[in-house]
Amino acid sequence: KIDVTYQELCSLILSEGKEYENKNRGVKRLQIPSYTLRHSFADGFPALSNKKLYWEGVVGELIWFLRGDNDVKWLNENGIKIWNKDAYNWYVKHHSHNGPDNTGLVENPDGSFRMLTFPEFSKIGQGSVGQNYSVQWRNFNGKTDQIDDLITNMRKDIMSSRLKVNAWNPSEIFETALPPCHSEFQVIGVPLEDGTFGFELHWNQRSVDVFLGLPFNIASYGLLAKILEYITGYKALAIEGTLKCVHFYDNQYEAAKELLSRDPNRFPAPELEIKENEFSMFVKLTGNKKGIDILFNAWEIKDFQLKNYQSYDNIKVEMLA
Ligand code: UFP
Repeated sequence: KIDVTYQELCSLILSEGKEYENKNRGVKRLQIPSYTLRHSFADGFPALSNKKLYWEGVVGELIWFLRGDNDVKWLNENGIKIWNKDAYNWYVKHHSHNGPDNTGLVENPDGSFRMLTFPEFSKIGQGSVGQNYSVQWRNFNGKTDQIDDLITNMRKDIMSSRLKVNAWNPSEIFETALPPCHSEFQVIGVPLEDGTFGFELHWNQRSVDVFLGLPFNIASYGLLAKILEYITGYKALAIEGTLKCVHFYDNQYEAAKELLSRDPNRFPAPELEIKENEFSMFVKLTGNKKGIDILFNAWEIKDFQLKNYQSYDNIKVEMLA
C-alpha cells in the first residue's frame, strides 16, 4: 500500500538523511540521494491517506499540462492557485503580464509606474509561467507534440521501448519559472496472461520535497497512468518513481514524525472514477491529435472523482521557498 511505502521513505530520510544548506534557496534540507517508489494499481488508486490530498489541484494541474496551457488563467478560473507564485516570479523577471491595462504595471499618483504586487497579480489571476511542462509536453521546441506521439505510438506498439516524454529541455531550462522537477516519464508495456497488454508508467524526478510535493506527484502520475489507460484501452498496472535528492526541509521534521505516528492501514485505498463524456468514445476510436485536444479541452475537474477517499487531517507546514 502506498501509505506504507511512503512511511518507509519518511523513516529512511529521518534515520539516514544528511542535513545541508541548499544554496539556491538558502534553507536547510535533510536528504538521501535516491529512492525508488513503486505502487501497483492492484492496491487501489495512490492517494495518500496520512494527510488530506489536494485532489482538485492534482487533477486541475494535470489537465492544464495536457492542454498545453502555460497561462495560470485557466487554473485560477478553476480555483487553483498553486502556480501563481511562479507566474508572479516570471512576470517580475519579464514584465510580461497582460493585466487589465495590458501593461502589467500600476500607475503611481505621481504618474510614474510600478510593478503589480503579488496580491494584485493573484487577484487578476493570469500570466505565463514560461516554457513549463505544458509547453514541453505538447510543443517541444515549437514543433513536437510528445503527448500525441506517445498515444499514437502506444497504439502502434505498446511493447516499444521508445515510449518516452521529456520535459527537461536543456536549452530552455531557465526559460521557465521552475526547472521541471519530474523531468521525464516512460510507458513500459507488459504482456498479460490473457493475451492482452498492460503497462507501467515510470517517472524520473530530479528533486523531491517528500512532505509537500511528493504526495501530489504520486497522485498526479497515478492519474496520468489512468488517463492513458482510459484513452488507449491498455490496462494501467503500476507506477514507479525514480526519485533523486529526496528531502525534508528543516521546518518539516516534526510534521514528518507526526505522519509516522499515523496508521498507514487505517483507511482503505480509494478508486478513481473518470466520467464518460460525449468526446471520449470518439477519442478512444480515432485518438488523433484533434481528438485528444477536444477531449482535454472538454475535461472538467469534477469529471475525475476519488471514490471512498478518506484521510487523516492535514498537518500545516509553511512553504519555505
Ligand atoms: N518539488 C517537488 N515536486 C514538484 C515540484 C517541486 O517535490 O512537482 F514542482 C520540490 C522539490 C524541491 C523544490 O524541494 O520543489 C524544487 O527546488 P530545487 O529546484 O531547488 O530542487
